[in-house]
Parts: sequence; structure tokens; C-alpha cells
Amino acid sequence: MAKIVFITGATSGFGEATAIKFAKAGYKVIATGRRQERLDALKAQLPKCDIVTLCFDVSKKEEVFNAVASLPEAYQAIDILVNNAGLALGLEHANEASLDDWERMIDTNIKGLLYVTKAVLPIMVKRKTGYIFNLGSTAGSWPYEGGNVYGATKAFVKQFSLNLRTDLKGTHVRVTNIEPGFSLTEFSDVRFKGDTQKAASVYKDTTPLSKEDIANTIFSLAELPEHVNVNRIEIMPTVQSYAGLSVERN
Ligand code: NDP
Ligand code: 8X3
Repeated sequence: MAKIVFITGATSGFGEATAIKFAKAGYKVIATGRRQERLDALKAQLPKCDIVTLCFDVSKKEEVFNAVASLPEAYQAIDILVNNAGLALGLEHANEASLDDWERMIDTNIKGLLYVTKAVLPIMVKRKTGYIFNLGSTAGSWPYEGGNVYGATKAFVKQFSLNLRTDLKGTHVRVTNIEPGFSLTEFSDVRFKGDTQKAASVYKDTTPLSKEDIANTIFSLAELPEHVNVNRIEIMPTVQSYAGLSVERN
């Protein structure tokens, strides 16, 4: 029987590429996001695949629980959850950053991920099988200027993933925190609020990870035998490496 994978943020970037990867491999895919037209386009480009779509905002608790409850019976036994929906807003230093932006990142990256997990986890625990992928980031481990709240939300995702894994002992539900570095998606368009020139400059003259690199990683982990759990995986493009600490000079 085909496994069922539920993906948040499947309208773009990692989530979209992950939906395509699993759908082409014969999984039943539940693709979700706020932009229905993108979800329709995804389904239309894969006419031979088994895809259902759900349009909801992960930061709205009721929408999340109603969406999961609305799944047709044939899609209810979710095997894999990819908690991918998320965003960064702004790159200003903390004293100049927008409090509204901070709240939206917390509402989406932290609270949204928790709502979806809470809605789906009982299905997995009841069936004593499942796999949850959370999209963390290198920003959850490595500070950078302007990463203030975005990085803090991803540090939350990392520690929540590890704690979740700990709580799930005995349930056969696996958890992996996926921690990508520098990757080309719509992430920077969103971060710089539609300033496409600024967003494009982030990826100029270098080779970031592609959305398919992350989709392939998630797919490979999902195909590992059930007795194997990769707890965290940090992935960078070869062009990216660790920076030094900064020093103020007179
Ligand atoms: P994209 O902007 O390309 O995709 C983000 C996805 O999240 C979209 O499908 C968007 O869908 C969805 N989304 C955002 N807010 C909400 C919301 N409130 N409710 C439902 N869906 C939402 O970015 P990426 O693919 O790069 O980002 C995916 C994840 O990967 C994020 O969690 C991001 O933080 C993380 N990440 C990204 C990295 C990068 O450099 N690109 C590196 C490390 C981690 P819609 O707008 O239709 O709702
Ligand atoms: C995205 C990677 O370095 O832009 O999570 O924060 S970074």
C-alpha cells in the first residue's frame, strides 16, 4: 500500500520539490499551503500522481485542525509529516527590526509547526508508526548578524525535534531535524519582502543548495529502514563553511 506524506509549504521551494519527489516515487501526497493557485498548479503538473491539496495557514490553530480533520478517509493514515512551512522576515539588527516581523516568524515557524505536529501526531502514535521531518536551519545553530529571531525560531525547532524524539520512545515514530544552509528558493524574496534585486544578490556568483538537494535528502532518509533514526542533519553547499567570531576594534 502506498505511504501517505503530508507536506506543509508545498507551494514553493523545499516543500514543493519534496512533494514532487514523493509523488513521482508513488507516495500519496497531501500538499498544503496558503496559495490555492500554486497547489492547483502542482497537482496539474503531476496528472499521473496521487495528490490531494489542503489550503490553510499553519499559524491559525483552528484552520490547521479543521484541515487535518477534513482529509478524505483514504488520506487519513499519515505516514510521513514534513513540517516545512516557514519564513524569515528582514535582516535588520535587533534594535531596528520590526516587532511585527518577529511575531510572524514566531507564529509561523514555532506555533504553526506545533499546531501541525499536534494535529498529526496522534494518528502516528495510534498506528505505532510514522516519521516527522522538521525544517530547522543552520541558523538554529550558528548566529549571524540580523538572524536574531529567525535563528531563534530554528533553534526552537531543533530542540523541539530532539525533545519530541525523546518523548516518542516506544512509539516507533521517527523524528529528524533537517538543517539546511544557504539554499536557492523563494526564501530571500520573502525575507526582503519582494525586493527581487536584493534577493537575487544573495545567490550571485556562487552555487547554493537547490530545493531538489533538500527534497532528495528528505526522501533518502524516509526510505531508510524503520530501525534507523537520523536525529539531525546539517547540510551546506560546498561553497559555504563556518565563519569566525567577530571582534570590535577601536
Ligand atoms: P519558500 O519561501 O520557497 O517556501 C516557503 C513555504 O512556506 C511556501 O510554500 C509558503 O506557502 C509556506 N508558508 C509560509 N508561511 C506559511 C503559513 N503561515 N502557512 C502555511 N504555509 C506557509 O522557502 P523555503 O523553501 O526556502 O523554506 C522552507 C523552509 O525551509 C522554511 O521553514 C525555511 O525557514 C527553511 N529553510 C530555508 C533555507 C533557505 O536558505 N532557503 C535554509 C534553511 C531552512 P504559502 O505562501 O503558499 O503559504
Ligand atoms: C536559511 C539559512 O543562513 O539564510 O535558514 O538563515 S540562512
